[in-house]
Amino acid sequence: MEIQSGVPEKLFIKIGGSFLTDKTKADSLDESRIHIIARAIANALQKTDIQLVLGHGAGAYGHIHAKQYQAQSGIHPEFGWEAFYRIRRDMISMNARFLHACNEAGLYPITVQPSAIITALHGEIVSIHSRVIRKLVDYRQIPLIHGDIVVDEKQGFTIASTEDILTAIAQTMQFDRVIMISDVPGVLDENGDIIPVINRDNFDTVMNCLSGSRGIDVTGGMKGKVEQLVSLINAGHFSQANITTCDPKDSSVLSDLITGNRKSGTLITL
Ligand code: IP8
Repeated sequence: MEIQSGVPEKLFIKIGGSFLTDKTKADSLDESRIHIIARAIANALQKTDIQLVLGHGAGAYGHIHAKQYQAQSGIHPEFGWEAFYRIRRDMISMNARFLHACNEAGLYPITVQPSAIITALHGEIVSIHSRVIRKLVDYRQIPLIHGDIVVDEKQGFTIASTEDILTAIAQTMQFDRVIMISDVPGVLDENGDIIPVINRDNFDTVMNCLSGSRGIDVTGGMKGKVEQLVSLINAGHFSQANITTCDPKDSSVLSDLITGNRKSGTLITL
């Protein structure tokens, strides 16, 4: 297959671990939720020329062990490298089930295993071999990354969230839009109402009313995600991000959001 020319829209879509799993229960992946998202994406790809990088969070498969082993801080005095083995094993299992469910719904993403292309230093990603991701995108394939445990040059290993990996990829590849699919319908204020837009006018107010995650989450929950997205938008890596959910029975809203024909959830912009 030849690399196609033209200027399609470049999208990064993350399916949050909170949407896919119950973060308080081990091994709690809900395949039906992968089916609905995969159908929404497949549908959108049929209608519009989009180049896509897909990511999924770790949910119950990463966060429970990451917390138990304090894996963000690296080699543990008692558990040593056990965290690396266990979290990798669980992410392999989650990702294999994720791929299988995508395939059942007609979508064929290609996993690019983050721990094989990333190194960190003191808990921050310092290198990523993202060429393989860019090439797959050029070929209109769908590279799939996920939150992972990665080698750290000072502390042995650390945790890289999907947003951390997006941040690293975005240094080498420009996106137009980012869509984050969560278990909640958007960024919610203290009354549980969706905040329709976050921009520089209300950023500080919004940050004051946000907290972390409902389940176990070592990478910052909703507040951390909004902060990372805002700083990526401010740095010019993409112009807008949506945080939304997907109706488990109806993929049409998400599909229309992906094609750019509908609003949904919270829009983060400059
Ligand atoms: O679910 C966390 O990734 P995230 C990665 O994208 C692990 O925050 C292994 C806990």
